[in-house]
Amino acid sequence: MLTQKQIDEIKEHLEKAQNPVFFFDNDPDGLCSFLLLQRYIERGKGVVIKSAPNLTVDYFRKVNELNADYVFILDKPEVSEEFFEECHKINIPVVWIDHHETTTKVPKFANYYNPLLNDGGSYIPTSFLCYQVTGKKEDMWIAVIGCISDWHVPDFYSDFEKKYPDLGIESKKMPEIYYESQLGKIAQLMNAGLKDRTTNVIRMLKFLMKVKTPYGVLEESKNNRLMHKRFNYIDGKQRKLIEKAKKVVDDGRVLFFEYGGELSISTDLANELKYLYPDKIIVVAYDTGVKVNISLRGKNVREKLLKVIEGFENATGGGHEEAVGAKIKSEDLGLFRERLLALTRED
Ligand SMILES: [Mn+2]
Repeated sequence: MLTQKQIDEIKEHLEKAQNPVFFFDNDPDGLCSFLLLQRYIERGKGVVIKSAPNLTVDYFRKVNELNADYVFILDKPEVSEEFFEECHKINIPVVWIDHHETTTKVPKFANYYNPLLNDGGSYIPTSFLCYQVTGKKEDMWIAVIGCISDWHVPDFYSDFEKKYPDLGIESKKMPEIYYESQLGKIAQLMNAGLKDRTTNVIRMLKFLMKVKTPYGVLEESKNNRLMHKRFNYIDGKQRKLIEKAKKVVDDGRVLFFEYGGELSISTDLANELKYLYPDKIIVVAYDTGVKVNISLRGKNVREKLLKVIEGFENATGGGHEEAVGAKIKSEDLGLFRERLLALTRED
């Protein structure tokens, strides 16, 4: 949670910002964080950050292109030093709101808000924090979608259920909400929409900045047709890959699933497999032949991942304790698998 003082400070920044640019992480929590703030002040532009793990300096050109007077960074764990340097050069205020652990050294001029600094053990999605700031009741549904997309059921979920009883489900639990309710379907629609071409993503943002209710997203219309189309396409692929993954399940503790093709959906596959096989450690590897994108789910997987990739050339990885992503070279995948299996046999 943010403190009242932090909330007031962020509000003040938002009020001062006449034409802010909101850089946000490429997932529904990032997207919903942007929507909450943009819809609150009814100003500013959104830019999806596709670079990982950090916001790279390339994105700085957007500040000039959009003629921005304020920079907001939402739900992004790391920001490059060069990006900060460029901001500092033109004296533009930076407000960074996030909930991940970071290795970035935050410069003095930047305003950094992270609930981990208030309470180290907390897990509070960025959209929760943004809703705390705006408190705009009409947009509560957006905050709920952001939170459940990050696997967190917020304390205002019951209020949501009262307002939209047909969209939630009784169990009030994740991941059931995500996979079995209409609310979850909206989160999946947003998630799919973000994986589209830039021009289509921009159209989606424009639509979501204006849409009044969750039903407006759920029901297909001329304004959201592309979003639905993209969802149907990705969901079709995902159903097929899940069926393939089910075939490699054995009695072991680790479910190791490799796939290729033109679409990388490791995060979504890993989440769904974790839902289907909650007791297993899930490893989903998307191999391009050059590099591999890996998603891991399970108890202490961050710790395990960091041990496994130690010494791998050009390997990156990180995230939450029980949900992490990594990038390694294709040639290291065999060793990755070996080391991970050895490590899980130990505990
Ligand atoms: Mn998040």
